[in-house]
Amino acid sequence: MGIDKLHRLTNSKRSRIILALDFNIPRTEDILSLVENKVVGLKIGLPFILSEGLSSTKNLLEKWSEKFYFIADFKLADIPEIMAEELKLISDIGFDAAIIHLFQGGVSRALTGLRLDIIGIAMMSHPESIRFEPLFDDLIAEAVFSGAVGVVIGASKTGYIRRTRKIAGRSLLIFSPGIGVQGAPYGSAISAGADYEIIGRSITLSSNPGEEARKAAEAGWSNG
Ligand code: BMP
Repeated sequence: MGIDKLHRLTNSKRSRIILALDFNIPRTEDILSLVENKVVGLKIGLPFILSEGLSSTKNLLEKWSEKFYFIADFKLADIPEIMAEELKLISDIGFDAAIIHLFQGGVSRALTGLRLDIIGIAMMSHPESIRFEPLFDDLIAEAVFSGAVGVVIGASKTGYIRRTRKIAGRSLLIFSPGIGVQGAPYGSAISAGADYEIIGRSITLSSNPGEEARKAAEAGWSNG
């Protein structure tokens, strides 16, 4: 499965940084060449695919598949039969993993026979994401029960990163966005117990993306 690829890239690049590609990205391939040695994964969001198109996204995945762990971030939430079809199509495009919601339940039924890693959303980074709070332990239980490889927990919510380690041990990887532009410093989520930091605009919109990725990777690695 793709998770071995993620571990291999993590060790060889000595980095725990996933780059988020969303929008306004000038010269994507130039940026990828600059950050290639310091970024282990690419998280591709809907704005990217809707503006770049499916076929150029597919080409990007094909060309860079050895270099990065590819995560589709469409934040899916549907009945299991539809979700299963969505995930199969995502897998066919060439993604290694997909981010989905957990609150709708039935996730394990959507994953039967699937060759794609699943990352569930347990706590978002923005301050208004308060409705996750009362559900948090249940969402972690759903992630474990369904066989997800990991969960998304915002870097601004370090208490929930620690709580996940307490209730799920190391059975889930923790992917943490909200670093840089959204306010959390590089390395801070990993210090709190996260496995990967997801960073977008601080790198993609920087005048020196390579240097920014290097700083983020070093902060994450030395805090890990
Ligand atoms: P940026 O570093 O530019 O703020 O990007 C963060 C990325 O992480 C975006 O792709 C966003 O969709 C995603 N994200 C987030 O910021 N908070 C969450 O709770 C969940 C996310 O997927």
